[in-house]
Amino acid sequence: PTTIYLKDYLPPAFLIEKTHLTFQLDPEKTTVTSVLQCVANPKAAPSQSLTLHGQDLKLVRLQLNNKALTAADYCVEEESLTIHAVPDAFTLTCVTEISPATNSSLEGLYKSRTMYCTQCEAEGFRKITYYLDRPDVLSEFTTTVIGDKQQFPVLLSNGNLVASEQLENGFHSATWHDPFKKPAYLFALVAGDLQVVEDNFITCSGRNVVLKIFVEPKDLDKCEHAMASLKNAMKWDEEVYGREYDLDIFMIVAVDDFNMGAMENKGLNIFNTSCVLANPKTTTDAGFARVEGVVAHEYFHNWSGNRVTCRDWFQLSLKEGFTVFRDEEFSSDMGSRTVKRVEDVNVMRTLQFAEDGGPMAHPVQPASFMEISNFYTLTIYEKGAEVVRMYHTLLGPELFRQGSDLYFERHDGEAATIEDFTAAMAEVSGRDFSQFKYWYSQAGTPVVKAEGDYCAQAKTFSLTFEQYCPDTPEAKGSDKKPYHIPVNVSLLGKAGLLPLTLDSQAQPQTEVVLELTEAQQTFVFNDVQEEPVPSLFRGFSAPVKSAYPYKKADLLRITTQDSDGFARFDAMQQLAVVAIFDVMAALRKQEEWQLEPLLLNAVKELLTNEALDPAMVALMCTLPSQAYMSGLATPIEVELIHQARNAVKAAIAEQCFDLWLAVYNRCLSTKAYAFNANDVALRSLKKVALEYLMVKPTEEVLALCVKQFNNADNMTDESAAMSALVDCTAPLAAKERVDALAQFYERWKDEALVVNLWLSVQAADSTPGALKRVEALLKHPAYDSANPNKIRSVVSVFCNQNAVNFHAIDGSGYVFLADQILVLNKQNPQIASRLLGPLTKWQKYDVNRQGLMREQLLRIQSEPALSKDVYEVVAKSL
Ligand code: B3K
Ligand code: ZN
Repeated sequence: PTTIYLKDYLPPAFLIEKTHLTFQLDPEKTTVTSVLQCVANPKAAPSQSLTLHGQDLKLVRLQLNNKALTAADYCVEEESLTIHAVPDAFTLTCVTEISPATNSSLEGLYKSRTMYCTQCEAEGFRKITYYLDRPDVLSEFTTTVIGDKQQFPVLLSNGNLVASEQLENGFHSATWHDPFKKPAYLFALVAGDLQVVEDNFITCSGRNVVLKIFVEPKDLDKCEHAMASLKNAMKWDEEVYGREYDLDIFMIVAVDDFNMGAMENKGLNIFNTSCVLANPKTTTDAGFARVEGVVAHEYFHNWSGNRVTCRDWFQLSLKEGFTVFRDEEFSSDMGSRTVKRVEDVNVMRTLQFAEDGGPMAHPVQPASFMEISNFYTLTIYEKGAEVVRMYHTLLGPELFRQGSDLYFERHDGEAATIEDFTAAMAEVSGRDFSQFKYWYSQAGTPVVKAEGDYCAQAKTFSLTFEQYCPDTPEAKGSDKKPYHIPVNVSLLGKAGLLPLTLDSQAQPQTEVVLELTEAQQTFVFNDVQEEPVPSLFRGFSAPVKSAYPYKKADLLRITTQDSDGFARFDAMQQLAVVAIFDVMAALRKQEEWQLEPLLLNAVKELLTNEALDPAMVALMCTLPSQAYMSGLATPIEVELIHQARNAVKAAIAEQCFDLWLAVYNRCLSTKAYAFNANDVALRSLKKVALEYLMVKPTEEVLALCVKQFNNADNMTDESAAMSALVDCTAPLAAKERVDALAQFYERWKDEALVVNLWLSVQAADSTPGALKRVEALLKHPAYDSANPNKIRSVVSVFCNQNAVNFHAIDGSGYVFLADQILVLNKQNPQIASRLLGPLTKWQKYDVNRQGLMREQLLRIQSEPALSKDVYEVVAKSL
């Protein structure tokens, strides 16, 4: 496989002004006729020949204007078609055959159960027909779909329906026209026997937009939440970004077999069922939140992605980072802002930081890639969103909005670059972002160390920061430039936030954004009346690892006094980390240990203070995850972290048993299920309470748990009780544990998404023997080895969320994963490549495990027919 470089970008030699596609659907032999109106690109060097992308296509016929082409006129290669001589303007007609039924990559046109659907981003359109499959070629599409009317009563594509016809032999056709020029990656087609839920939205300028969600008949009762989320998102984008929807119809289709969450195809979004279907009975609160977020995300792409698209795939974060930032803010406005922020930061710190610290680390704007599918990463998405958030922090909401308006206005209908986005933000604010741009070009997580110095005589408090960025594959840390880092700071006194006076400003305030630009820099606060505890990076104002020499009592002060919810959570988490590290140290020396009393007191305070937001209590009482702890020190001591974490949990459970029971009872509600911040908060605290109570349950607690499992009117409570039972290792609950799993399956075996939950609870079960259980699950009738959701629920969950078993010291977990990857390498390279994640992090483990993990990577590498996807990740990680 070859490497593609950003620096080599050249504009396309030809443009395709209009694209007319006709699909004659057939499982093994779909005929695609494309008629392309092409012109030479005035902005590119002239070219005699035209080279189109194409993959896995059977070429049937080629015609240039009115002339049929013969073999001498063109040349077909593995991934391209070149026509040797073309004029400056011409019409190219091309007929190809493809086989959707055997397309297991779920890219291009494929079958999901009984329906046909497409996934074209990033480079899937070339599996449909020969084309200039690159995002800077924007074309006006007209699409005719022909299929059997009985089997496929619904025929969809982008834009507006302009014609439908009854044809001979039970066939019918539908023709769709999309008036907005778009790159091929936004093309979509769906055909199936689908039911529709319909609604409408009146835009800010008074236009009526028809909204349709297409699902299989069994899922009609699971569309309400997605529809409500869509309408909220449409309204929010008008109010917060001034963005109005542009077509008269917006469609969503739910499909079972889908590599990712969803896809923003113009006017016809295609969704993984897991990201659109929701019903209180079958969907947890987390599921509801995900549907709300993903529906909004795909909708927001209509502007940040579709109306303004990307020039090339190195600009991917231009649409993804920005759109994630938009969906995060939307979800914050719909629910609890603090909870959303804590969840997003947890993802950054556990998963994105791990990516930054591994062999696949790359900048938000990568400089090169082999397979673009490998770059739909936490760095492009989540870190990209953090970078956009930093503009928002530096500019403030008004200027940020002006910058966004300018960006959309200036680039509407174009394929833009990250540079264009920065230029708009710079222009409206008059600020210089030249140093800020290192956030895009340098990989790795910057480390910021801070120290404070209080001078009681002078009443000054100085904060000194030092920043550096570790080595990453593309650059040595010592060669990296300092970042421009916004640091949100407050100073806490004994009784709350202190007024701040910096040299540079007159107006006292309680929070200030310091801008760190040097490798080392000091800021001095004046008139500080008492020795403060600094609250730093409030709201996680920059995606960095920060360190400050807090005393435990300082952290405690932040957990109780800080006005920033995220900062309170963060301080509590740091306390818990210290407590777990203490236990690890004791266990290592086989010494007695006792639970850190400050942590215990903090928990007790949280559980007794009924005035607190239950969601905050739930978050603050949840111990840092195994994955989070694993990111803090190398080599990762898998078992020790697991043991220490469990020990701390058990100690809190035991010493706060009565408090947890009181909290649990306080959270019980008789109200019917609703998805809103308050109710979600109560259920989340109830879940955490149950988890602690079930560490060592009494008969009474066990009965409460079983009652919740049997009587819950919603999946959040029901699955929380099931998980609590499955996680319970107490002999007292042995029977209930087994029963719960069996009953749950019986209840829900016909609901695919609930079965996924059942599978993942078992795959995550950390008790010994997990690999055997996982192998049995793969043979269970509920498993489907071709369905990505099933693969994720079992294989991914086992390898990423069951550390003690996956990292079993005999290497069996690694062999298992490699076996899976080798099968999927042929079947679905994108999924295979994603599964590699945990093996690539081998350098973080002890020498023994390193050897075992590498051995499996080498075994995968020696497979002769490795896909580009898998090849790139394996090669880069060895
Ligand atoms: N843009 C799609 C991602 C498609 C990935 C293809 N490998 C989903 C999204 O980010 O909205
Ligand atoms: Zn996206």
